[in-house]
This record gives sequence, C-alpha cells and structure tokens, in this order.
Amino acid sequence: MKRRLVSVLIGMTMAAALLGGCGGSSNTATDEAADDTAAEAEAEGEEAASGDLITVGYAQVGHESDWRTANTENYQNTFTAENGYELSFVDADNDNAAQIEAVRSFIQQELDYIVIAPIETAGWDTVLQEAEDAGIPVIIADREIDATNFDAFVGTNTVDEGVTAGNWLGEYLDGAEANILVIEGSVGASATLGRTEGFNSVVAEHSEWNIIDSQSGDFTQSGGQEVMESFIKSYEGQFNVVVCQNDNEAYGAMDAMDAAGITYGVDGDVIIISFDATHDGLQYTLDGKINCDVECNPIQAEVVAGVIQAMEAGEDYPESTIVEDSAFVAPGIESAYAITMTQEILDGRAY
Ligand code: GYE
Repeated sequence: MKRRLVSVLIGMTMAAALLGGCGGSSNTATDEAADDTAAEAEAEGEEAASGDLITVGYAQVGHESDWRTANTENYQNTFTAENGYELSFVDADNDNAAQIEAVRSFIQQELDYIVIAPIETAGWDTVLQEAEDAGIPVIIADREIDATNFDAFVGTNTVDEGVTAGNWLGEYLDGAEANILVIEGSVGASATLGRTEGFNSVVAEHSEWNIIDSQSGDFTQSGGQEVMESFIKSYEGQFNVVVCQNDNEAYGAMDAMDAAGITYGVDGDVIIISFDATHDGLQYTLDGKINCDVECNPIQAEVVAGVIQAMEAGEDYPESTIVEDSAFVAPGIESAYAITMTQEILDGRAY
C-alpha cells in the first residue's frame, strides 16, 4: 500500500523534526537526516499541491440498469482530479472473468486503491490475495462477496430490501391469496440472492401465498420483458403478483403485460413490486403502475471516498458501511413500511 506507507513516513519524519527542534541538542547526523527527510516531505507536499492524485481503480459490474448508470456517474463525479483523485474506470459488461482481469490490471498498474462492485459473490479469493500481496487496499462496494480478504465494504442491505417488499405485500393483501411470479436479478449476484432470501423469508410466514415461478431477467429491461412474456405464456390468468428485482426488469415486464392486455398497478389485476426506486421507477409508482418500489441507493461513491480518506490519514475506518434505503408506494396506499409517493419526492430524485 504505497500511499499509506508514504503518509506514515511523512508522519514519522515530521515527528523526528519536531523532537529535534524541541530537544535542541541531538547529534548532527540525526539532524542532517531529519533535514533531508523534512525536505523530502516538503517536496512531497509541493507535489501534492501541484496534483499528486490518489489513483483509484473501479471495477464496475456493467451498464445493465438505470441504477448502474447512476452509480457510475456518482463515481465519475466524485473521484475527480478536482477532488484529488485519478479514476481508472472499467465497465466489465457483466462478465465475471473480465472483471477479475480488470482488478489484475489495477494491481499491475500499482494503483493506490481498488474498488470493486462484484458481479458475482463467488470466485474472489485469489485475486484479492494478489491485491493484498501487492499492498493495495480493496473496498468492496454495492454487492457482497463470499471472500473475506478485503479491507472495507460499502453497500446496501439487500436482504432487508427483500423483507421490506414482503412485509409491504403482507400489509397490502391483508390475508388475501398471492400467486407470485418473481423476475430475479443476475444469477450469483448478492443483490439477487439477498432480495430473494429476504422476500422468501416473509413468503414462508404466509400459507396463503405461493411462488409460482422465478426466473432471472439479468437486471435488464429486455431480460424482464422476455421472462414476463414466457411467464404469460405459461401462467396467464394464474398470477396476481409480479416481483421484479429491479426497475428495468419492471419496465420490461410492464411492456409484456401491456402487449398481452393484462392490467397492473393500483387499478389493475396484477400487483407489481420493484426494487431500486430510480427516477423512472418512482415516476411509474407515482402514476400507480408500480404498487411498491423498494429503494436501493446507488449514491455510494462519497462514502467510499470517505473510507479512502481515512485510510490515507491512517485513521480508523468502518469495515462495513450500509447505505440506508426506504420504500415507496403509489398514491392512495398507506403503509407502515413505505412512503406514499408524491410529485415532490419525484422532483427531488436526482437519479
Ligand atoms: O438493483 C440493479 C443493478 O447491485 C444493487 O444491480 C445493485 C443492483 C441493482 O443492476 O439495478
């Protein structure tokens, strides 16, 4: 961890110089050494003032969703030269092997920090060991992983998001039957696993609920549409709830239901639950097309930058930071688990 070492060295030099000054009688060799290192420290300070940037690599999942676009923009607007950073950004296009290669290239480039939004939970031990061996701190962001050899995590609690969705549905249905179709996110992603686990834990409490089928829509609009089209072919007339594990899948699912003449939302036959609560998702919620949109906050870069700054300063930093989420419901719905949508909330939504 080059940069951390540099700041520690500067700290020690400054302490030595201060001690020398106070004591006033240290031996000449030590004084000279202190002067030399103090001069180096000064040079380092000047370099910093003239643009010695902290280099950060971000291995991003891809560009599958509006959430992801907002998250990418947030990183690009936060890790700027103006803020003291040089960002190396790689879009792995949902390809696990490409993402691991991106991390390897960050290690080869000897970047100061590596941030990874991991596509899948599995398969990280080896490359994280390589980063550790190279002394480069790694922050896992957005999605969780199975491995534990990294320095800090910043993200959301997707199990809680699933539980919120389930609790809201229980409150809304108030004992009525639910025949549920689930359009899951990408296979092996912690966001998929967490939302599924959380939602299923509530399903298990309701004997009047039945999950008819679950298929991955890969967190994309086209994926959501394809899965919904095939669900309609197999189960038309048999379902009254569609759970989409992100907003883009919900847009695709709504298109498929529109084409099949199936009504949804507060005035329709099918209840739609979505996740993310991005701007367009909340517009559909305000319009009563999505009944409940569970938030997942993509604005995480500032928190990651805060962790990096603490590491830079040699200060304690949180090993895990969970970015808090809410949930939103369509006008006319009152909920103990979610906020009723208004135009004002939508206007305040930057992403
Ligand atoms: O819900 C989805 C995105 O990892 C929480 O990934 C994130 C998810 C988000 O593609 O839209």
